Amino acid sequence: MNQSTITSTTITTADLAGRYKSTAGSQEAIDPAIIADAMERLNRDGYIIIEKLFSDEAMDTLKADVLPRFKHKAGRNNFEGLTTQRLYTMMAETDMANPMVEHPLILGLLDKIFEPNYLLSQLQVINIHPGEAAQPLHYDDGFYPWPRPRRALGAATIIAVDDFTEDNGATVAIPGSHLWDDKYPSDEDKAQLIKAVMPKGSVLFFLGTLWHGGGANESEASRMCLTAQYCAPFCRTQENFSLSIPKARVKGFSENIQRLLGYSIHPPFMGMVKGKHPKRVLED
Ligand SMILES: O=C(O)CCC(=O)C(=O)O
Repeated sequence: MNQSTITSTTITTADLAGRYKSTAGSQEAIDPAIIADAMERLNRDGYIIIEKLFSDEAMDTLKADVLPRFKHKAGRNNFEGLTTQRLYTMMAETDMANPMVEHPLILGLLDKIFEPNYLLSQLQVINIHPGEAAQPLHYDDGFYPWPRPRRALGAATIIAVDDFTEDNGATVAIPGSHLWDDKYPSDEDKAQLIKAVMPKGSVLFFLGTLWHGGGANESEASRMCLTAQYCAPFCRTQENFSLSIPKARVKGFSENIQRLLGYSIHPPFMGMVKGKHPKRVLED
């Protein structure tokens, strides 16, 4: 066996795996000039729009695949949206979104933002129906309660499955708000909101520290997006207990142990399983 020598300076970066070496960064390479230009704009504004990264056909196929999969007509609160449908954890049912989650340009940008082996933190299809009010503004990595300004611990894509127009609920964002301290948006800040108006197949890519939200849908048609959130690789437990300890055993454990193993929620929804409390998987 090829044994590596670990030192105090390499313990947090060495690839200690014997059999499965990290595959991070092994996707198709993107022109460094394209990445550099995108990163400059991302660091300045907190977001970029990549027009028409995916074909109309890919978006139409995705839409046809996911429409029958929605289980609820509406969300459970005004954050999910009272006339908005959400499909969580779609990879459990269909791999239709996989090419969008691992597109080389998206991974190329994430490679610049995070340490290698960053994670997919959430994957959803969001279908905002006519009449939906604007979603409360928020920043996606706000559940990591670390004082701001700080580096982004998350980053996200919002991929327009339908055209995002002025009035159909295009995502809104406050440019530059990724650099803010712990303040909340004032009325003056809200006057700076931009709408991510973009043709279908385009991607709004933004840092987890950017204030944003779903827009109000004042049109006659629904607005669908696919959104993937990624997080820094260290935003996780050391052991992957939910994979290693059989559910049948967990069921017999105390409340304390279940909670410690991750069968718990950190508000608002960290640790969820398909949008629900993780203890529900112990009900089967
Ligand atoms: O649907 C959108 O445009 C944004 C949704 C969003 O930011 C969220 O649900 O966290």
